[in-house]
Amino acid sequence: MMIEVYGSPRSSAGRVYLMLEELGLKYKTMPMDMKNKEHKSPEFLALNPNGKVPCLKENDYVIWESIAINQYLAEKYMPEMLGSTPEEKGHVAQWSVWAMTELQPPLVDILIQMIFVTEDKRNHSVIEKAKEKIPGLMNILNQALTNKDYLVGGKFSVADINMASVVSILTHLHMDVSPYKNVQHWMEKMNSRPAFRKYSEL
Ligand SMILES: N[C@@H](CCC(=O)N[C@@H](CS)C(=O)NCC(=O)O)C(=O)O
Repeated sequence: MMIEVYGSPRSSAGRVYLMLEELGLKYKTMPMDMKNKEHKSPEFLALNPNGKVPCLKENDYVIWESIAINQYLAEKYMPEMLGSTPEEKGHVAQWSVWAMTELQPPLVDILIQMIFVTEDKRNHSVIEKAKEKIPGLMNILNQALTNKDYLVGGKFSVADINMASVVSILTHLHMDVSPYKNVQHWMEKMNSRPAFRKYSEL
């Protein structure tokens, strides 16, 4: 068995590496030379026609979309990470989708402006608009984590991995998480997991 993950750990592929570390699986990192558009090469487009990372290849099986990849890995190697009941499974999916489609976009907007755009070309109105959206979203997450160690069902699940991979963008941007005490406490708990520590060293 050979699992290959295309994309660097500091990209949307990050949550897949976190997942693989949690599962304790062996895998091969397949870094892409994005500057030279390796992700748009015919060889890579044959694997992922979107020309985006992450993309996971396990022997002859290919899957892309980070949330779907983590769902596949959990289903195959640790199904309890998807929740135990239909209700829990529903909420694991809910928070995973929310993390990627609601919380991630404004954070990525800021990340792009602050890290990839030079100061003279920086679009401050994009940053301001994105920043306005964040407190409302973080309050929703903070509320959901009241008196909870994990997002769903009192136990660690794929939702925690997918959410932590997005919340970590905030800390990466040096944004203050301390107004969201429950999120802060939960994130500290996540970061102390051996798999998260291993991931941070990748
Ligand atoms: N929804 C996708 C997003 C993937 C994505 O946007 N990846 C970025 C890197 S973080 C990428 O490959 N961008 C290259 C491009 O768009 O050309 C997922 O979560 O897997």
